[in-house]
Amino acid sequence: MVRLVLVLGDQLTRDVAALRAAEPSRDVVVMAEVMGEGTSVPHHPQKIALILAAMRKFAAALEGEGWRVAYSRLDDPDNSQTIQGELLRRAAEFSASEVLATKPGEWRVLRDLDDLPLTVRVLEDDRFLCREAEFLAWAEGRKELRMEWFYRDMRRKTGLMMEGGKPAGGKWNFDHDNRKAAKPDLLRARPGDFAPDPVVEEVLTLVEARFRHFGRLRPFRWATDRAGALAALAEFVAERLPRFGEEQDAMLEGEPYLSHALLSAYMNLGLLGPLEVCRAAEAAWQAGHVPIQAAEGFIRQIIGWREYVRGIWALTGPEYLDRNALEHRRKLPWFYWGGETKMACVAAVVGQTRDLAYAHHIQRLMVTGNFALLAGVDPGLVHEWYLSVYIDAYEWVEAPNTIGMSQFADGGLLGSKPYVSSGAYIDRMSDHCGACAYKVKVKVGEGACPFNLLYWHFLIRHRERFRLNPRMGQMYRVWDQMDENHRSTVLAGAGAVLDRLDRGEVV
Ligand code: FAD
Ligand code: DLZ
Ligand code: SF4
Repeated sequence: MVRLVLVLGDQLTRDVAALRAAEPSRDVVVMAEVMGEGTSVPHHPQKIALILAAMRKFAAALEGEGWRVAYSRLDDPDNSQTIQGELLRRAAEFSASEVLATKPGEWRVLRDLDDLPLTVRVLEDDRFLCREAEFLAWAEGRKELRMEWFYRDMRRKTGLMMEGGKPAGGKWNFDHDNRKAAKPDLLRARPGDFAPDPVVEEVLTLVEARFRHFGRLRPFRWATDRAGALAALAEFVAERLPRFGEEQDAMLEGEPYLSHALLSAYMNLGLLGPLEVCRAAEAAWQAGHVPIQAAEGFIRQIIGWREYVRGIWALTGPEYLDRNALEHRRKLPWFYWGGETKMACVAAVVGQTRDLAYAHHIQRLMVTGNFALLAGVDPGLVHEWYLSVYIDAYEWVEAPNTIGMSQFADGGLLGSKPYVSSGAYIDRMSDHCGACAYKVKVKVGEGACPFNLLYWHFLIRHRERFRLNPRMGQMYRVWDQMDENHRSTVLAGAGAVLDRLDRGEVV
């Protein structure tokens, strides 16, 4: 009996569980380009193009290996435009009643598979270093799920940068030497572009015709197959990894990449595996090409943060998406979707996101994420934005980062304190403030930076929740020592900014 083997657009590796469990002589691989996925949120056009081009190339590679692939193109007239519809169509075509699938990275897609009138075997997605059950066992009975402890276990488990059972260099974490402020001599990196080949060109034309979402499609610079992703990895390790740590949190106008990897999209699609990426960094450090703090800091992002957020996603389940611990209800300001803003830092990050479908972690966390949290935006809307606009965004990784880390909507499951800051942090880490219409040194009144005003508004409106937080008590003491008149002017100024947002006026 023929079985259908579902391979989703972000499961593009020969090692994915459903393909490993399948038999090429008997089973049919089902891959489907569908509007249902392309419009589940308004995905950035470059993200859609990357997925479709990579799917087409992966399907061709499977066929080359002798697999039978039933591939639905987006413009195929018989395409039902949903994953379920295509599975049902292929089930009828091949007289199949059983589907082998790998667990999707979005709860919505899993629910859709469960609802099918076919026998669907969903296998765990084991492209991660930490299995779901392993994370659940790690989390069981812990009062706090802190990433740092999880990370150490992952170092021990993988042996990455370990020497005789101890962390290389005698420390688990070298961040003390990392995360320098913005300086004029930061690396102005221009990672190599992957010029569109005919497969990519065809997809770009298709995406141009079918999708009218926020974001520029061209120029399209991404690799769309494993060979390209490996080249991108090699280039990063040779050119940018050496300065990764020290430049990790810096932001420069017109310099989107600095020393960042630009590898998340490839890992999340399946074109690169997390362990091979970390081994490449480790080898560069062993060969003396990369300082220890850069290699450790980079590896921590992958075997630490990446694996940890995936564990949180699996542990918490679909209800996590509705969390709103701080009861924030504001609409997402229009400037997130390209409308005008006078805030130079926000304009830079949103503009770069529109053009490249990419922003690095601190831009996501401390500019757009910080502003949404300070302004009290509904975390569900913030989640939808992040899931839409970034080239690497899939729910399993995006939701814990947005709902948990960035918006504190899980009430502190993922982080012990909210990531909020006034303009001073952005000023230290970037060069945006100099050319801004607002003045970062002005705390109240004419020209005051909105981050300065909203920072206090946030702390005061959530005082009951955070006043006893040991990492935040100091800020409340600062506030209490301020002059009474000054405090009311700050809160009135913040209220005026929020009113402008609510009226849809330019902020
Ligand atoms: P680098 O800065 O060079 O880091 C190296 C690698 O570490 C990345 O490729 C990534 O795989 C991993 N990594 C680093 N930080 C994290 C993290 N917090 N969580 C998971 N992996 C991490 N990352 C995604 O892959 N998809 C998302 O949808 C996503 N959404 C985010 C939303 C918010 C609000 C925030 C604050 C962060 C989000 N991140 C997400 C994490 C991080 O911003 C990106 O992984 C990173 O910017 C990708 O660019 P890079 O490859 O150049 O990363
Ligand atoms: C994100 C996405 C898009 C835009 N398009 C497709 C598609 O046409 N076909 C497909 O199989 N997958 C697509 N995806 C990825 C799925 O939405 C993804 O598998 C889920 O979001 C789970 O991570
Ligand atoms: Fe951003 Fe404020 Fe600096 Fe302007 S002054 S760039 S709004 S932090």
